[in-house]
Amino acid sequence: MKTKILLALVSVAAAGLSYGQTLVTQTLYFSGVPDFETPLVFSKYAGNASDIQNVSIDYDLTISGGQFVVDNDADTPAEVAVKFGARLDATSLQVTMLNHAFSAIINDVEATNQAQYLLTPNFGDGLNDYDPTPTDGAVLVGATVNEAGGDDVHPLFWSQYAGGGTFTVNVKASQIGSLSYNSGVETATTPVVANGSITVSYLVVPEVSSSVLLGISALGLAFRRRR
Ligand SMILES: [Ca+2]
Ligand SMILES: [Ca+2]
Ligand SMILES: [Ca+2]
Repeated sequence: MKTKILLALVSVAAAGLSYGQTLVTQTLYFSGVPDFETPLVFSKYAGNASDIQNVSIDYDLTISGGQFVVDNDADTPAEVAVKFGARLDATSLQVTMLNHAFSAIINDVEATNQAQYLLTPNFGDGLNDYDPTPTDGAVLVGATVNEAGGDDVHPLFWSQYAGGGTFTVNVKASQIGSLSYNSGVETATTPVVANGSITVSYLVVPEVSSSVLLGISALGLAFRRRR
């Protein structure tokens, strides 16, 4: 019996949870070539809102592929900064996804490729050919870039995540492509692919445990009164 209790405590400690706490985690995935929108349907916590000790939301956005061509067709040199990739936003009409500072947890998350080029005046090509050949042109080939993060939901909104049923998170992925300076510079973009996930986690003390604890403290009171 003593061994069993010790083992239980050890496993709880290993998971980083206090005794009686359970972490309920759901991860849903999205993928595509932006711009796209995907609804992700999560389950609410099936128990009571009073069981909840924390709600956290994490995101992961990975871009891959794509390219951005710059081609200076002007008679003067051009120094350009190229940025391209994808932006992630996620909102829900059923639950509030705001952190302790009342900021949106998933808002304008950007995974981008960036580079700067000093392009010489036009050389060896004309208009509308988007020629990446140096030294008046360049191409930024998209690398695999990951942006991940997350935050805790403000306790004011935890009850929205309880009571069973589902809620929908609308994922919106947008293509980003920008150039700092484009006077006389032609650009051509091949879009990135965006993959990612959203994870919703509930840290809870299920009602059974809390009622057992209440029972124990009630017994303790009764015992004290008798003395
Ligand atoms: Ca050119
Ligand atoms: Ca050229
Ligand atoms: Ca050209």
